[in-house]
Amino acid sequence: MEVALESTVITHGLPAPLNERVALNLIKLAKNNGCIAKVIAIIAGEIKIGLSKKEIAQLAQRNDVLKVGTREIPIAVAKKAWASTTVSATMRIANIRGLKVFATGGIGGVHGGDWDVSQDILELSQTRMIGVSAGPKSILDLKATFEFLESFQVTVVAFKTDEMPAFYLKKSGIRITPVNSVQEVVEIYKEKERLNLPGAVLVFNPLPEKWTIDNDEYQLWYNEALKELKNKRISGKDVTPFLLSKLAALSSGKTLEANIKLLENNVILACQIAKECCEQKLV
Ligand code: PSU
Ligand code: MN
Repeated sequence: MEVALESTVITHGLPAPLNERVALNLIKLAKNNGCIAKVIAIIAGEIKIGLSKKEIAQLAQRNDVLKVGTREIPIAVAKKAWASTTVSATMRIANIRGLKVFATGGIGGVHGGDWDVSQDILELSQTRMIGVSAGPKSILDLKATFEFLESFQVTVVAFKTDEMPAFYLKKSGIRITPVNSVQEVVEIYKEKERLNLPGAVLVFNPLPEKWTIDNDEYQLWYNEALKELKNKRISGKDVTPFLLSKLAALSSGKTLEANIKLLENNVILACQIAKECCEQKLV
């Protein structure tokens, strides 16, 4: 059983040298949960599904690694660049190889302020996989992201909760359809396939409460981070990495710790789902 892991979280979501340790640890965690984790990235122009330890170390340490979504895959390949793949690019590549399940931290979505909508949503609406994330990243406009997932017909459910998880936040206040088991997740996926609906089944997996960040505390850090984002006129692909690292600094590492915990939590659930896919003869 295999699960796909995206690599932008390694290069742009977590600071070095911690990023390398986290990546290797996630692979080990998948192994302990009966699965092979395949990290996807572009190594000097070559699309790779499953990186060696050495490649992970290089990817984590280099500072010339591009962040690519689906539309930039051909550019990175043609330029023989080093690139990490976001959720969208990871899904597109994993799907070509027949991988059924992927895990990430939080999906991209709709940012507040200037028009900025992640390619993740469009990919989720097109590519047939089961994805596990801790919800949309809390730096997004959560309501708009949830509505966009609906507009783009993404089949989204939450694991054992009826409140949409929001990355490391304790509360989102948004109601969502719960699922109660991995069996149910796979049955939903199979039904989607029977109906020939394209796209993913996206499972939002809540971070256990003891690791979540209090909303009020978060709001202060977030406002501060947003102010700096505007002052520095940061836009496009740099928004998410900037905000995540700023929040980690402002929270003295609390958000970073929560981010790592939710990644682990998602990899474990992705492995359980991958094994259930096998039980139900999906792979
Ligand atoms: N989850 C994390 N940290 C991250 C990401 C996910 O915990 O950095 C990455 C994923 O690769 C996701 C990307 O696809 O952030 C979204 O970036 P953008 O908002 O620019 O589309
Ligand atoms: Mn964006």
